[in-house]
Order: sequence, then structure tokens, then C-alpha cells
Amino acid sequence: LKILIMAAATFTTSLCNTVHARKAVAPRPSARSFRVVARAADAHRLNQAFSETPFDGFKFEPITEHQVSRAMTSRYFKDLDEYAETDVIIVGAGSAGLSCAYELSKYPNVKVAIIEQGVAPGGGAWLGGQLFSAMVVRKPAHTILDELEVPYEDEGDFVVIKHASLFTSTILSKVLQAPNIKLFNATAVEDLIVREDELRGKYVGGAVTNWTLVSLNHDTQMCMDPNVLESKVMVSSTGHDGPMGASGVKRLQKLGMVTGVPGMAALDMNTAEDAVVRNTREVVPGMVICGMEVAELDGCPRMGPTFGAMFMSGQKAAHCALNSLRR
Ligand code: 48N
Repeated sequence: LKILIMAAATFTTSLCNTVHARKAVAPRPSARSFRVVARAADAHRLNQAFSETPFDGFKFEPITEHQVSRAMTSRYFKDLDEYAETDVIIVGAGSAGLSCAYELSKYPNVKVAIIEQGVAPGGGAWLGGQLFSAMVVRKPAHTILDELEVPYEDEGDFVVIKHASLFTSTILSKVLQAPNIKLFNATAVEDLIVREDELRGKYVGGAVTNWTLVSLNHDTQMCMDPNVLESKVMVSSTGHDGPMGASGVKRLQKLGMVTGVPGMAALDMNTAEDAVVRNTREVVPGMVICGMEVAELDGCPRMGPTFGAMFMSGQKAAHCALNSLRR
């Protein structure tokens, strides 16, 4: 027993000595370690400072979900009510359709509804050609760029906009701000209103519309009937490709109001652009065509990656529509 007590006492003593020794050896924090800690604190503060932005502590005003819903739906249904009958319907918001709308924005007494099947208006004018962003515009079509104040590089007989989207976003912005113009996007014109009278014979009196997704899926579901908008004159600028390319003239052909839609001919820039502008016209009473839809109907050549004819054809179509309204 005596030995055991002595061993326990020895063990306890050595344990205390070790702890004491450790304590004794434990270094007092040196000045260096204080500097390290201070630097870390500064870094944190600095990081804190850099991570602060003018938008920290932002607090939105309160809102309820039904307020958001009513803000959207009340305006949309008011627009549908207001544009159930309108002076001009432009079908297709590509470069030709937007140029037409821009020209009509100069006539504030003319009510215009643009119907665009895509969610994003702009058609093929977001790029200059293939995947290249610069847009080539042959003179004298650069005049619209001067009006829109779209900067370009002057190359003599033509100009180059550094990015096609600069043109499209600028003209879109001008058109959307015009009080006499309303854009209904993600909405397709899937048919035409066609009437007949002694004076004009058969004429186009408006558009038959549906949500684009419905128009593209009629054969996957029971019929979902369309909506209708009446117009005094329609401008069809539905282009030459895409899910509904040249849909206006193709519908006229099915209705027997035009004889054929041969489709655009092979590429020849110098012939194509003059022909598209020259042949922009009121193709049947109540319906003007412009842009590449003209090439589809008349079989004139395509021009490829030059856009001047789209601008001038669209602007010309606006005046064809104004002439039709004055009749
Ligand atoms: O840009 P696009 O396709 O047509 P345009 O005529 O305004 O401009 C054509 C131009 O981009 C070219 O093709 C160039 C010059 N290349 C020529 C060539 O040789 O290849 O715009 C047509 C718009 C599109 O946004 C379509 O989504 C839309 O019309 N659209 C419709 N919107 C509503 N209902 C429809 N049925 C419909 N069909 C087409």
C-alpha cells in the first residue's frame, strides 16, 4: 500500500510539473504575433470595406402579389380593349416591321398595333450575318440611322454599324416609347380577317391571333380558339424564314387572293435591295407587304447580310398604309 501511495504521489507531482512547465514555456504573445493578429483584423476590416456597396442595407417598399398581378393584367386587357380595332396592324417586328412602325410613330393620330410571334422582337436584325455582329447598310438607307442617331463607320457607298443590336435596340426603344404604338409580342397572327364589298372586292380587315405557343401547337390539343383585332390596313412583314416566315402571303395564296408564292430567288445584293423596295406595296386591298416577304411573293433575289432595303421597305410600307387610310 505504501509503495502505491508513493507512486501516486510521484505521478501527481510530475503531472503538475509538466503543466507548470508548459505554462512557463507557453510563450507570451510576441509583438510579431500581435502584428499578425492586427493585420488580420485590418484585412477583415478592409475586406469588409471593399465588400460594402452603395446598395447594402437596401430595403424595398412593401407590395402584395395581387398588386403585381393587377398592375400587369389591368394594363394588358386595357390595351387589348383599346386595340381591338386599330388603324394599322403590323405583323412581324423585324427590321422592316420596326422601320414601318418607326415611320408611323411620326403620325401620332394613327393607331398602330405590332403583333410579333417571338417573345423578343427584332427578327433577324440582332446580328449582321452568320454570327458576325457588325451590320452593313448601303446608302441611302443610312438616313434612318442619322434620324435614330445610331453611330456608324462611313465606308463610302455603305456604312457599318459596329453591332446590329445597336440598331435594333435603338429603333425598338423609339417605337416602344411612341404613344400611338402598342407591341403585342409572343402573339402570332395565325389567320386573316377577309371580307368582301362592291368597292374593293375581297379585302383584309384584320388579324386572327393567338398565343404563339398555341398557334404552333394546334395539332397537339383540342382547338383553342383565337382572338381577333380589326384593322383598316395591315402591313405584313413576316420575313422569309423562321417558324412562320412569309405567313401573310402564304395565307393569301391559300385564300386565292394571290396566285403564287415562288419564294425568294438566289442571292444578288445589287438586284435584291432595289427590287424589295420597289415592290413594297399594297398587295391586296387592306394589306401591304414589306421586307423579305416581298421577295417571297415576287421571287426577287435575296440580298443576304445587308439591311438597307429592310429599313427603306418598312418606311415605304408606312406610306403605303397611310395612303390606304386616306382612301
Ligand atoms: O427579320 P425578319 O425575319 O424579316 P424582315 O423582312 O423584317 O427582315 C429580313 C432580314 O432580317 C433578312 O432576312 C436579311 C436582310 N437577309 C436576307 C437574306 O437574303 O437572307 O422579321 C420577321 C418577324 C420575325 O420577328 C418573326 O418572328 C415575325 O416577323 N413573324 C410573325 N409575327 C407574328 N405572326 C406571324 N404570323 C409571324 N410570322 C413571322
